[in-house]
Amino acid sequence: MINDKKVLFSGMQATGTLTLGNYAGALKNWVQLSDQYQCFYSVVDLHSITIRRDPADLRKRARDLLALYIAAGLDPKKNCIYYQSHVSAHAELAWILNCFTYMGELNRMTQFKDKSRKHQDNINAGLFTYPVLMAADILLYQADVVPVGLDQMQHLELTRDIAQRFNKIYGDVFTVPEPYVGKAGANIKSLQEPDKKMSKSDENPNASIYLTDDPDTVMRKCKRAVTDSGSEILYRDDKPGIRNLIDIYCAMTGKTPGETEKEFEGKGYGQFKEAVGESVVAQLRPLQERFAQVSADKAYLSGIIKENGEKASYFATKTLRKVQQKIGFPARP
Ligand code: ATP
Ligand code: LTN
Repeated sequence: MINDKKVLFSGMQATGTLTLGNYAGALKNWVQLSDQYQCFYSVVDLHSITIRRDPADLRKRARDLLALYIAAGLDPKKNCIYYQSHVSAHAELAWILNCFTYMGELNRMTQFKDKSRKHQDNINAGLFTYPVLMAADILLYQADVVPVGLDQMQHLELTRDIAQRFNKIYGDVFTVPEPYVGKAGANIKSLQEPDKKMSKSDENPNASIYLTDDPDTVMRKCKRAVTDSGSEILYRDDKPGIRNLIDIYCAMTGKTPGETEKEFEGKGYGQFKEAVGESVVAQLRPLQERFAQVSADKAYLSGIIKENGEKASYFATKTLRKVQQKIGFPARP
């Protein structure tokens, strides 16, 4: 608890341009939860270097992502919005937790398997221990709740296992976090292959709607989205294309799949796709406008980065010192 509020932690990688999946599955929920909790939202740039990055590009994307958090509606005076690389406790706790995590556990992580298939020329140890760094992120702030999309559930389960394992040996050091998966948008799929998740690293630009897409591009991508045989708007497993578009529509409008089926009863795919596109455009337009404003104010952003980096360090270091003391590292005179 901080100031009588439960603690929330989440983060995103500064890789690629964020997609509607990232927005609907994570960022949108963050904004909704931000009044209720004491929140830490990190730009997890340490996580980004498991894949080779151009330094200037990484720096720019990290800054854009931080500005996007603010543009999406997170107030940086109330929420701690910061760069992971500015708080060295993340890397230090990750090392310690590496010694409490088994190879067998990490071998089972599906994200590791997917990413090593994609980057066969660079299957580095960081990619393998990535979930341990994620556990360190969460446990450092004694987070009670972690909002993520469904694809991150396995990492969160591992975080809970590591925390419980550590607590069993050393007493109640870590809060064991609960996942928070939003009702709508937790699992947005690719517009071209609706059995795969929408991902910012997809090579086919028509598969994902990017948060930077202009209205014409959004409409075009929605119209071209792969749909199923038949013509009815039904939320069914055997209609993955339409089901995905219903998920997007619900995430944008707050409606339920049942309400959407009723709304489009007797109407065709064309009309529905048009409505989906419009619902996305209506969400993205104000976001893009605010993003342009926030990004332009360099002095404001620098102030936020400094202030919040120090705040995050304060809380993180508190946990790290406790862990070091429990483990038996010598006290600092
Ligand atoms: P990459 O393609 O680089 O692996 P990604 O698009 O999968 O990236 P992440 O940075 O791994 O995105 O995820 C950021 C957040 O967005 C996480 O909380 C994740 O659960 C959520 N998220 C990612 N993709 C989706 C999706 N398709 N639907 C819902 N939530 C998603
Ligand atoms: N692994 C996550 C990003 C991430 C994260 C975290 C999410 C890193 N640390 C801590 C929640 C809490 C991803 O790839 N989406």
